[in-house]
Amino acid sequence: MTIPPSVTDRLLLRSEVANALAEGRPVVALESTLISHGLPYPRNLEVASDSEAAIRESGAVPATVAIHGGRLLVGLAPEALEALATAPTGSVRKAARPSLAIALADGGWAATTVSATMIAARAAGITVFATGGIGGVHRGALGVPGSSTAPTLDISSDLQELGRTSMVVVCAGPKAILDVPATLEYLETQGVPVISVGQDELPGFFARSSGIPAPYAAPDLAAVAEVVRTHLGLGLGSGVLVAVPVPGDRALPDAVAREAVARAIADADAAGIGGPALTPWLLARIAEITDGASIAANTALIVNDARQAGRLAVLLASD
Ligand code: PSU
Ligand code: MN
Repeated sequence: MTIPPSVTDRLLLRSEVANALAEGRPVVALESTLISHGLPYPRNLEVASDSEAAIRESGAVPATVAIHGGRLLVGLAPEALEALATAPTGSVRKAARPSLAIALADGGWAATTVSATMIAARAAGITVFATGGIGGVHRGALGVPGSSTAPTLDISSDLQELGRTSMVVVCAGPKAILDVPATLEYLETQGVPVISVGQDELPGFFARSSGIPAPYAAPDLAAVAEVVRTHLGLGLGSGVLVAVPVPGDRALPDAVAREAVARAIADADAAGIGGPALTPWLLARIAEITDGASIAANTALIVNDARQAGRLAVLLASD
């Protein structure tokens, strides 16, 4: 038995993506866990196709990443996107760095999280990637203040991946279900610049503000491109995180978001939910609590991130 020496041997690039990369044209990677685990059908399929369309409108080529037949697919045909979006709940694995081999060995459909998507995109030669919100340090990961509850140490592999994979990830902030200050500290330790676009505060995922100042604020995408070009040019090995706020007309009011997140976390604790199931469970519970308003915000922010990532990829390719 020969063990493939690198991720590259497992890649299967859609021809449109391979051609764009060969010609140095802008490409934006998209992840697929938000399709299979983050949003219900049919919103998941709508958001996946709308994100691809937004990237095309920006002048770049979309490359949604997923796993099937033991391959990392980079760029999905519409039928593949639909298969992933309509697969019965529980039939699609969630593949992150630690579960990548398990998903590839299984042979079936698996969706890639931010960490696994970064691995595939980087190996394919893509430097720009759009998602909704990155995973991070879960609340309670470091223990609960004033309680004897043991720390869960639930820290997303997305954070270490950002520290070791040289590319730019565009999101709407760390997901609001997380311990956001601890997530920022972790990213700092990992050597990841975090840039908020157009506002001083770090975007709050469902809400425009997080109540936390961003480590660095850039006025516009041209300024972001300059920092990204410089950071990647230094060859430090880490990525860059860019955060753009959710569009105002679909954002959840700060107080509504805060209250829904607190209730969902209490419910998850009571139900004993943990591990990779926690993030999808919380997102679904918040959708119930907000009567679908969180889904409207989540879909709007994902498509907006894709559009901004497309524009950034065009700026980065234009010199
Ligand atoms: N953005 C969304 N919805 C999601 C995700 C991102 O708007 O569901 C996914 C991403 O794939 C991210 C994952 O990597 O959630 C984080 O999962 P965990 O906390 O288990 O690492
Ligand atoms: Mn986790």
